[in-house]
This record gives sequence, structure tokens and C-alpha cells, in this order.
Amino acid sequence: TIDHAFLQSLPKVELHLHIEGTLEPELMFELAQRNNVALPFDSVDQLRAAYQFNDLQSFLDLYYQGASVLLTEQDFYDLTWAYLERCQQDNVQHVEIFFDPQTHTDRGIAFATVINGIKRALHDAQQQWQISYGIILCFLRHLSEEQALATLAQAEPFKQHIIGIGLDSSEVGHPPQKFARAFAAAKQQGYRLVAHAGEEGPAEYIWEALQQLSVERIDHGVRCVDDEELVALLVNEQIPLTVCPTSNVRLKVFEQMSEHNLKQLLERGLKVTINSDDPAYFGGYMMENYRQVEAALGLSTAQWLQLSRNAIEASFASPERKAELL
Ligand code: ES4
Ligand code: ZN
Repeated sequence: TIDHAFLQSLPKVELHLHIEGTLEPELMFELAQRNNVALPFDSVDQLRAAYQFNDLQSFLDLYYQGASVLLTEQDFYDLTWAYLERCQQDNVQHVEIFFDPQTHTDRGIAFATVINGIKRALHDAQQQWQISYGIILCFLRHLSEEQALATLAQAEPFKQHIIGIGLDSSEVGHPPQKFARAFAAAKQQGYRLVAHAGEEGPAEYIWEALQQLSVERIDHGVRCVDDEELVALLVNEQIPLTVCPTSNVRLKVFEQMSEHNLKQLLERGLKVTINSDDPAYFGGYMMENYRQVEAALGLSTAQWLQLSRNAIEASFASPERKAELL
């Protein structure tokens, strides 16, 4: 049987983590006060009580509202640093974090403010704890492709600090093909590519992300099982899926953890990884995701080692860094 010490000891890599989704209610209130931003909640407890979601959109509405307290470079530093402290506790040794610049630039925050704060915290954690990292810029898919292209242009001066481009926000009704030109431009500029697909949206969106956006990893992807031909492709090409178990339960992609298909995906030979997505909103950082999966699905030692290895291999870390992590 699997014990806590074994799960704790596994070298972990986080590949699906929205930094804005690590904003804990306590820090949200602290920043609201510091920045004189009004919140439509009276207390931390009242805010936490509001974290009862029916679907992706009901979560996103609160997530974008929460981000309104982030104004200064120090705010983005404090946000990222608090997340990295949790990584250190959970033996997460490499992180590739998503950020949503449009959420901030659309309310007048400079792109530089956002990325400089995030990057400085990551740099400090690398110095203190040897946590390696990459930063992935996500386009908001509910906005237009023109806006995505404008964001890509804004990122240009910071290109050396951004390893990849992703696609997030409201999935249904915003298929990957909407961003085909923006992703082609990003690829041209040398970025690695990922996209959310098959979380709430259909397996067809996973095909589109692969064929029309040329992504290397699929974020979520749990709905791939609806299409046998797609599963065969994902297995043959060993395309990584960055699965987020507690997120999927909290957003009702699965009714409860015991119904999550992660174990089946693993047993079918898919390159599955475990990630925390928006841990401040879904109630679980990396170890909590490991714990809940083990409690509900009961994986073997070999399967846990496979999950740990999958994440290292699926990362955009250098070959030298991967060798250290393995
Ligand atoms: C997200 Cl769980 C999820 N799905 C899509 N977009 C997102 N942004 C932040 N979390
Ligand atoms: Zn996500």
C-alpha cells in the first residue's frame, strides 16, 4: 500500500498551474486592503464559502474578479512566492506556470509589471531551493485572435523569459481553430506550444489543438476517451496530458474522485501527469492532488513512479535538468 511518505518523496513537476489561481483568500484580502480595491465579500470565510462551482464558467467569474486586487510588481511577486513555498513543502522541483496577461493589461496593468514580479519570485526560489522553472503565456480564448496577436507582440521584449504559449479560459464555443494564426505566429517565434482542450469541450477540440495549433501537450484532455482514434494517436505519439484531478471534481467534470478516469488513462498507456490547476480555488496543491487520487483510485507503486517520470519527461526542462530530476 502507498503511504504519505512515499508520495511526499516523489520528485514532482507541475506543468498545469495558473498563477492567478494560487491567490488564497487571505492574500486577496491583504492585497485589496494594501491597494484600496473593494471586494464584494465581507470576510475571508465568506469568500471561501463562495467557492462552490457548477462548471468552468462559474469558477472563471470569481477567478477574474479575484485577480482585480493584483496591481503592482510586488503583488505578483508575493502571489508567486506564496505558491513556491507550497512547492517546496510538496517536493515540487520544477514548475511551468501559466499566466494570463490579458486579465491584467485589459485593466491597465503593464505587461512588464506582471512578468517582472512573477519572474523575480521564480528566480529567488531557484536560488534558495533549486526549483527550476518556465513561464507560459496563455491567450484568453473568450477574447479575439486579434487580441491574442496583440498580446504576442507585447510579449516580444520579454521573449527570453517566456518558454511557451498556451490557451485557457471558457472552452466551449471557443475552439482551438479560432487561434490558428496566433499559434502559427508563436511557433514562428520559437515558443513551445500547449493548449487547454477536452476539459469541458469535446474530443474534437483535442484534435484541433494538435492539428491546427501544433501543440506539444494537451492541458486536461480527459475527454479524449470519447474518441478511440484520438486515444490511439495520443498513446502512439506519447502526447502528454496535464490532468488536474481536484479541479475536475470541483468543476464537475467528474462527480467525485472515484469516478475520475486518470487510472484508466494511465492503464491505456497515455502519458498522464498530475497537476493542481488553480489550487487556491479548488482546495489542493500538488500533494493534496496526489493524496486524493491515491485515496479514491488506489494506484500501484509502479503507477506513481510512472506519473512522476511522465511529468519530468513531459516538461520543457533542458535534457541536463531532466536527467537530474529523474
Ligand atoms: C482554468 Cl481550470 C481552467 N480551465 C480553463 N481556463 C482556466 N483558467 C484558469 N483555470
Ligand atoms: Zn487550467
